[in-house]
Amino acid sequence: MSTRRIVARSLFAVAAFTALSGLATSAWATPPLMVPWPCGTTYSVTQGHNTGSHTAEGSWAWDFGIPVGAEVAAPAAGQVRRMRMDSTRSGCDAAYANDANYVIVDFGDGTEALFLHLQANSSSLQVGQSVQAGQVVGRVGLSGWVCGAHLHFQIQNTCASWWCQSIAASFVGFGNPGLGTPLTSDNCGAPVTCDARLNGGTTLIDELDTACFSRATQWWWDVAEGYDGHHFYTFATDAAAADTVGRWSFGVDVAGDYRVEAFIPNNEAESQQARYQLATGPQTPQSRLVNQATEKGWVDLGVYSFTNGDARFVSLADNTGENYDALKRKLAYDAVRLTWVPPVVVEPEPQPEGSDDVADVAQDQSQTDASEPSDVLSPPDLRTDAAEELTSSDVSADLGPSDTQSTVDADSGGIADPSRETVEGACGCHVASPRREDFWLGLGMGLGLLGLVRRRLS
Ligand SMILES: [Ca+2]
Repeated sequence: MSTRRIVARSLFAVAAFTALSGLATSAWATPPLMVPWPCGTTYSVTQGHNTGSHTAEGSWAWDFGIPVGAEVAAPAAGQVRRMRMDSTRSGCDAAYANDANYVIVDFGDGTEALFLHLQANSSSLQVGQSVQAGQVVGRVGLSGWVCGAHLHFQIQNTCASWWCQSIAASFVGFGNPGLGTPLTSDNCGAPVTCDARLNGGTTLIDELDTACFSRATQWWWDVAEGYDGHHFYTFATDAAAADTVGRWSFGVDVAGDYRVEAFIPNNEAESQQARYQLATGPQTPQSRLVNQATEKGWVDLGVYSFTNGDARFVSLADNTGENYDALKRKLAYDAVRLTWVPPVVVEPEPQPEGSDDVADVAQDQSQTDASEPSDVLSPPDLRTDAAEELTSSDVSADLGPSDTQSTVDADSGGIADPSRETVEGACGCHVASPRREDFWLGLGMGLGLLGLVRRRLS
């Protein structure tokens, strides 16, 4: 083999390796790309690569025929690197090339997707915000160099500008579509689920949390101020029904009381009757009015009892009752914080020393009273019998001291008889409570003796 042939073969090998590397780089340069509009919608290619205006940096671009106002969606997960939403200039001339509104979704691997010719203020995204595949990034409009409504879409190498070198790319299931090819989007996206839960601690939901903070309608404006350096606002109205609504959503894993606070930024927060709605359970939400013009920072909305479950939320609607034309008051949306409020534990009163014994005695007494043998004599019966005995002169004359003891015993049953108290008090001693058996024994013996005496006398 000649030296020339070896060199030639080596050069071929290097070229082949380079080509393969280029293919490999191309194949892995971007994440798998879905069709860049919402699931189930069909649009067609109206301009392909390297034709018409698609030259130089834009040579690998597609134009898709999409009407003004229709949504477009991220083809893969990424982060907004750059965007413009303020242009209202457009025309069918290259002179308008720098007047297009756009959003760039950076995939983080040196490549990114460029959405061009969007409608002014049609995106709710922010630079730096993470987006998921299928997430709406804006609406098609007529901005920049356009001769009719369409989306200019290209995958490009990330650079310092918004207009970078486009690269070859393909869509999952569709490859690299040519002119006239219809594409029905299956970019349904993974369901974005909110993972904010109340768990017995503190839960904070900022308005840039796209999974947990949702916004209805397009009337939102950004302010680089507030909690974490950002908040939204819309304008308050006195309409009967709400139009623009922001909602902070969460679930509850640990039911109980939580303090709810809303952060009110210093600027662009003017509504004097912002009505926060609080869904603490499946029942009708409670509400709390806040004067955003005067209440600033973390504003306490109160303590609410939340039940376990999903779909709990704090929401704020634009129909505050403040007339838009006359007042034009701005209604701000920023972070919401919920903090667990532990239940109050009632400590038992400290007991004096020995009180346990007192309590025990009282309890024993109570039990004793309750278990007073009813088959012997109930206290009223005893009192009655004893009283009858005491008024029986023929018995009392014979009983002597034992009778006295019996009457005292009867007194312990609750009868009021001052004479016997006097007897007890006079002796200055404690009269032991005699047993009832002794009473009956004494009575029996007395009657027996009486009978014996009578028999002898007779
Ligand atoms: Ca914020």
